[in-house]
Amino acid sequence: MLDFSVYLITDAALCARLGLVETVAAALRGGVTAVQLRDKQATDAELIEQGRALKGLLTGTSVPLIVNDRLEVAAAIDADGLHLGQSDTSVAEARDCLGADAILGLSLQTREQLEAPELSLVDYLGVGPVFATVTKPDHSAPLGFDGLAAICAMSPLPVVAIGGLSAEHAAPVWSAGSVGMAVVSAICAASDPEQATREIAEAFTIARLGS
Ligand code: TZP
Ligand code: MG
Repeated sequence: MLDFSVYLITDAALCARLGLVETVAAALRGGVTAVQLRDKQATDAELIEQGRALKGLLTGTSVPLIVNDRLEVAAAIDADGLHLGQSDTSVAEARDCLGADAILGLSLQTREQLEAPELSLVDYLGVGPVFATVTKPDHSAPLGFDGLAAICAMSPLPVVAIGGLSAEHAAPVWSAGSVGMAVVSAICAASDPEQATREIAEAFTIARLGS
């Protein structure tokens, strides 16, 4: 059973203090449930090296390693999955290449995008940004929790909320109908990424139990 409740998306610059692998190791100790390797600037070769290091850390745990955007990198490191944006490689090509067992995620910003036929090939949706965030400067208009809830209500797939989120948002994210929250800076830029992860995990568990 996939668990996206605490979904860490890495950012090399924000992870620079501890380093990528140590930041993810800290998140693992804190209870992260899924990890996405995301680096728009890195070459495929650099990403493969980083991905192999993260795979070494996550293999044998229940935490999947998902690669952002780069199908070749996901295939080269035998990642657990790939996360695609609306203008990335087609979902059909990714499914063909990575096989039926791969976890495929798709970013989505509007209800209209829920009508795309390729959604049948996807396992989960990343929906946002909920709030404006400096981590992704080119993001679309923030959805807020109402916009998120409107998409969740119509989605045939599990929705992971993203964008400007931290532990304090666990309850409204869950109430909106999301299965989890994807965060970059709330963990990568935290002074204590392990504790920051734990706080998100605990807040999400409380939100789930309280409903
Ligand atoms: N997609 C939509 S917002 C975002 C991505 C990758 C960045 C989220 O970063 P943060 O620091 O959790 O706001
Ligand atoms: Mg992308």
